[in-house]
Amino acid sequence: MNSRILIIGACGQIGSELTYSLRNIFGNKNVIASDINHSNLSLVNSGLFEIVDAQDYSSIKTCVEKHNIDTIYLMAAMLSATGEKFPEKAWDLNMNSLFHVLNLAKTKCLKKVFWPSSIAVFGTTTPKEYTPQYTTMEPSTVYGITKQVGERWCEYYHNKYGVDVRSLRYPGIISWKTLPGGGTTDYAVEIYHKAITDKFYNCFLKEDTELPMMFMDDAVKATIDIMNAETSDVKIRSSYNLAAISFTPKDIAESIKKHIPEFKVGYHPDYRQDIANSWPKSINDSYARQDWKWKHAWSLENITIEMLFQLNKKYN
Ligand code: AKB
Repeated sequence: MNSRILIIGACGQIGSELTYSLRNIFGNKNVIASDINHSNLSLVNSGLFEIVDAQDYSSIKTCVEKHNIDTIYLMAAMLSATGEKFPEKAWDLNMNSLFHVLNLAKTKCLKKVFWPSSIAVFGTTTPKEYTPQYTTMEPSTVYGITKQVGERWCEYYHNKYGVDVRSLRYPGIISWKTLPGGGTTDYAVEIYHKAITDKFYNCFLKEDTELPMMFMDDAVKATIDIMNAETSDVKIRSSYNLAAISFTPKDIAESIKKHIPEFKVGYHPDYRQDIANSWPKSINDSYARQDWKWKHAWSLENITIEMLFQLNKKYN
């Protein structure tokens, strides 16, 4: 039998592209997109859509019952930079939504749950290079705290109640269809837009700030791969380290300049620099590569070519 899927937070950067991919695989009628508002009209108009408030248990339950949902992808979250401006709201949204979905899954009405974690679970005391799966984790952002605590709860619900919850620690995600919002890695998307529209980008991180990054196609593939993996192959039930490439703002600017020689970047670090400084530079994701055969495909050069091609079509 086909899965009946609900994506909560489907209008966001990852949620929207995940929705399109899941619809291609499982068929439009089996994939229900939902969000708190209609903020992404192309997504809202492209298939079944429901208003669901991720902080309201009955709103989620009603939608699950109405559409016979057996799988939830919980993509609603407040990210690192916005979370520092609204710490309590970040805590409430990120934790309440997770508890609601885990509690619903505990009643056995769901077969599987996907919940994204992040490299933000790591902190300044974590080894920065090739950060291992199991290591010191002292996140310094509210977002990172919610993700680390969330991971503990995912593992707890799996061990205690048999909830089949699967999770990935996403790095920064680069995409052209939907803009990210409120993250520290957002610069790596904005820079491509500004390269096309202004030939100038004012970067909020220093030029040598190296962070783990990934193209959206790889992120969506990893998400669908872990959800399709055999239950016995998903051995980590907190969240898997996941990696593709690592680069600095200077690296990405240079890769753009190969295609737009007049492109210039100014560097004016703000409060997001401290957040970036607390995160790893690169990630060891060997458990994901071993357990469910994860493999990334996109290099920085290929990402730049694709981003500039797609955004040129959009703006010109
Ligand atoms: C953020 O920058 O907050 C996110 C993340 C790395 O989880 N993109």
